[in-house]
Amino acid sequence: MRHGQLALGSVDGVDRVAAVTRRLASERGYWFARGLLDAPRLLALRGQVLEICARHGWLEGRRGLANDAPEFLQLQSEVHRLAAFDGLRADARLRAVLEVLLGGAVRDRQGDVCRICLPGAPEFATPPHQDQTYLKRPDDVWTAWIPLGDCPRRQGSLAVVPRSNRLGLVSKVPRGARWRRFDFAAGDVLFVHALTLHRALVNRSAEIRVSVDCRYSREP
Ligand SMILES: O=C(O)CCC(=O)C(=O)O
Repeated sequence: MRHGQLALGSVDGVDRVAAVTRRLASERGYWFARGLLDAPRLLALRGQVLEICARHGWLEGRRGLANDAPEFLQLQSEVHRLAAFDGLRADARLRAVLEVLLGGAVRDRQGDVCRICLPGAPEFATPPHQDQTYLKRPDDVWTAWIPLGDCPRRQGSLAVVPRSNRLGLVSKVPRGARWRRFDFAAGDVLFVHALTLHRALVNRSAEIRVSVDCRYSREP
């Protein structure tokens, strides 16, 4: 093999792809991985989440669940007991990407949340923020944002400001910030660094957006 040539399929080639991925992700503050996860598994989990919500009557007569509402906490507690949710956050493909982003072995369960966003309720769309404002951690944390089904922009997918992770903590969205928006197909995952500004778009579709955000740090 000539010097500098990528040996596809070799350990050398894999290492170089990992190094480039890590560098680009840490520059941009996000990494969008298309088709990383199995769509049928995600859809099955979506069904379970919606079943919990329907059983409690949370899908009727309200516009959304506030993050500090007892119903929201109840949703977290029931979703965290689902084997399918455990399986998802431990997924080997997810962890493989996180090992690249974090540069080593990965620790999961660093603050995982399941969210439902009902159509036409802009007041419940997550406003711009950096997770580090709340996490206040000295180590790197990456979130895997995973819609449980197709989630085009009009269904309220997550948007990020590329390279905002380079700004440190900010008190407001910088003037002229350009938001990068994504149309997710089931199986796509957006990895977001804790310093990256992100927000949810308004759900302007007729569908309920169901998503999970799972956080990971490096194993000490
Ligand atoms: O899904 C959302 O609406 C917000 C997610 C979020 O802010 C996060 O994952 O940190």
